Amino acid sequence: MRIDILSIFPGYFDIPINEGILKIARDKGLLIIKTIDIRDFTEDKHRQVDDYPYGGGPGMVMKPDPVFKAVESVLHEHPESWRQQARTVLLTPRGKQFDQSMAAEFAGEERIVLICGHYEGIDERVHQKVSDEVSIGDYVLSGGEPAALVFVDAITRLLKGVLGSAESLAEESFIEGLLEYPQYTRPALYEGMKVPDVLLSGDHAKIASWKRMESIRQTYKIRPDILKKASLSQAEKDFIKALNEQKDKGEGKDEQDRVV
Ligand code: 6GU
Repeated sequence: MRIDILSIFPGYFDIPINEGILKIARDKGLLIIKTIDIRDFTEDKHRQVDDYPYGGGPGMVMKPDPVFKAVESVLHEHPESWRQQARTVLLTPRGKQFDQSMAAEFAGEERIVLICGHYEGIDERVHQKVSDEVSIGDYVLSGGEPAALVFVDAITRLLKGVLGSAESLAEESFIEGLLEYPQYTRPALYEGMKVPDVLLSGDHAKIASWKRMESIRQTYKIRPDILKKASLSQAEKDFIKALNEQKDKGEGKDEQDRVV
């Protein structure tokens, strides 16, 4: 996969692309990342990338021309077939919210061009020209750069060959709609806190069933909203019912916290 990141702060990415998962993927030749300075595509002596908004209003707006020229320049470096396939993604708080299934979809692409928005906004004509608009959540960042890193990390770990197969199972469970079960490593007893006996039992069937139930318990506690979408067996639904009953008895929580 090749990803071009267009930004007015290209140096922002220097360390993250040389550490951890991004470094592994690049070293294995599975990912090529290029950062492009949008300012290199200005034509005035001040290299200005922003301007006042038409009609007035607070703040500055990112000019369309340097962004378009930067996009065109990265797409022209490649054969026509690639050019047509490329997804051009504008990172903006008004985009579609990024999630695991979107990450999986983008992980299947050959070429992605990311545009990091800035200032109070970006000229509307840029919004019209891109193929996708993505937000990473309901909060406002000062620019698209941290969002671009989130996007690239989530996609890179899904590329075939980046992680071992055992590790890649982890996010499948998220797609299934459950959070991870609690994990432990040595020592078995740490500051008075014990690892659950079942994990030391060597009984693989029991362990598998414990993991599944604990995943459900975690999800019930922390993200009941995603639990609603999970596909669950009757035994698992009964388990949730029991959790609901415990909660009703124990804490007397509101009806709206109930999941099933
Ligand atoms: Cl992609 N950009 C900005 N500026 N803020 C955001 C965002 C993106 N996603 C959430 N907040």
